[in-house]
Amino acid sequence: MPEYLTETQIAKFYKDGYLVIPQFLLPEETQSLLNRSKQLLDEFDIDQHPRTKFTTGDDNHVGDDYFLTSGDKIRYFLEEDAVDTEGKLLREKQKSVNKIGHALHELDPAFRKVTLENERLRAVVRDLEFHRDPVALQSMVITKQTHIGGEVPEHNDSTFLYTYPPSALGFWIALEKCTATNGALSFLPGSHVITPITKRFVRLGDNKGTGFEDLVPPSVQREVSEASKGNYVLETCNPGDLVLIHGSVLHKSERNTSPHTRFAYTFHMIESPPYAKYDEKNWLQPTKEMPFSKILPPREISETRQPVLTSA
Ligand SMILES: O=C(O)CCC(=O)C(=O)O
Repeated sequence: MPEYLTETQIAKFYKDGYLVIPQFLLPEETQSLLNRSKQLLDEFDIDQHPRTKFTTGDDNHVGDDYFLTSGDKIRYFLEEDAVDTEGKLLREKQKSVNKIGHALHELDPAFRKVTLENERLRAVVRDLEFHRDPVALQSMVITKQTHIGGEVPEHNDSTFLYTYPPSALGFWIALEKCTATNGALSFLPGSHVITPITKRFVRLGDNKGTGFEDLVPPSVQREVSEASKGNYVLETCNPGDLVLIHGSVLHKSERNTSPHTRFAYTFHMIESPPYAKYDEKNWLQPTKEMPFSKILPPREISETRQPVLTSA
């Protein structure tokens, strides 16, 4: 018997590749994360910042040292349109940050409480039976600033948090109202079962930053991309709603064209060895001081509910 989710919700997650769980956080929990996010923006020392912007294109994805060493820190990535060519901010610092990441869930007590110390979250993870031995990694506050909050193009998360077999699961919590004009998420339902992971985001050697490595030839990538065209569903959300995101489902968010920010808190889980391999090419690496935190004791079950872990 599931503890928190209904069987209908679990079935919907596996059918669509995502699930919106309304009001997962209590209003006071949501408010505390929003307040803390704003406090972090106030505390952010722009004078010491290397002006790293969060860029998402295939050819210019963020990959400098400030980004590559942020897996066990709390760092700030700027909106592309917040900085001029000389590195001067075009608006106040609080309104220039695209996201804060990537170890909020480990280092910050407010985010740790809802991630690693949250019995409701553990119940969701147990109910979903997606992983046998889940660990948490890569937490972020994405702020989608007013008017300039950048688009996040179509992607699936297992491209960026690659394990073999793919096992990423996203947890995305709205901290503010998410609408059609401030960049709510949209999804291609069912794409997780027809869209194999065809490339992966890697750390390139020799200080060359990051790039994409093909897992299948470009001709197959084109075929997969053609086969996975369809109608995206926009999921508007209220503060406190949790969206579970299968690592293979295609999703995106549009630029924020509105006068309202769209703060969200997101983190991910992956499977642990021996069930999945996380390798040294991934941009984010666990450290001795900060290994990926376990969410549950490893389960006694031999199968997860996942029918097939899609992989190219
Ligand atoms: O918050 C957003 O706009 C995009 C988030 C997303 O795509 C992700 O977390 O994978």
